[in-house]
Amino acid sequence: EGASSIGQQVDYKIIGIEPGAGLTGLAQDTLEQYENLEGWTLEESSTAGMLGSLEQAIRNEEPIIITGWTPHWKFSAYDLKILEDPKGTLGGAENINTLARKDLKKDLPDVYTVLDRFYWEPEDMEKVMYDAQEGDFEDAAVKWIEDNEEKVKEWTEGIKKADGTEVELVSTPWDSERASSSVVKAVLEQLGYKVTVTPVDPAIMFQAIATGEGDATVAPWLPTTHKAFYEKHKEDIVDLGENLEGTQNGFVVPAYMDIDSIEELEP
Ligand code: PBE
Repeated sequence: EGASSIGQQVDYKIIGIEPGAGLTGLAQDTLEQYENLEGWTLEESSTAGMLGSLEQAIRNEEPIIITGWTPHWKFSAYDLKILEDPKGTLGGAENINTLARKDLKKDLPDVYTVLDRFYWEPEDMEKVMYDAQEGDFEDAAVKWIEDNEEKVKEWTEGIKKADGTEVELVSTPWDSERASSSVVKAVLEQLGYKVTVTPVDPAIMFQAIATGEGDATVAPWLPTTHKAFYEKHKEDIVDLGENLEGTQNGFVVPAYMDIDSIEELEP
């Protein structure tokens, strides 16, 4: 067994996630850009499927390579490492931005202001994701707000109470974005708004903001993960800048695997 390459051991497969994820496109690019990955394939599935395969591999101490990202609880649940990506095809360090539909500032100036001020740290997001594992995202968001009054006050300072005005947030379905969207929803609800969060594929999320069907989103990963969607719609959306800095995508392996870089994988 010791003599076989990692490629042979994992059947030249990277375990991927949903076809519509930005990361899936980046992973396909990565397979094309690295000559040593010739003959490797990306096995698309779902985030739950990927996590199930990861858990099973770790339980049996078997090799596995997944498409992963941080912030995510898998890094606290398991001892994992992100393989170095010298070509940078998986995007390196990125941010999460807030985008709004074109007339939001005119139509709902207070909502626009709160969204524009919304900014937090990866540790905050991780806290909500962690607590949501035990209960649900709404409870975890409310708890985070109670524990972070100062920060929430900065976002809501001087904002008038609303009387049930509806706000449509669009998001993606991953835990990181469920966390941020739940917090923004709860903050706006405490201000008297009636907020819905609709989780959709990244392509649909950008389209909804560009067409004005959705008011805003706090979920886009930029500049790389959702670059294609951003470029397509940038004339029709308002970019309110980063709400979190320091996300990262990568090919991720259990720490017990004897490999550090994508370049070490053999064709
Ligand atoms: N992700 C998590 C998403 C964005 C958030 C990296 C899996 C993606 O579109 O790939």
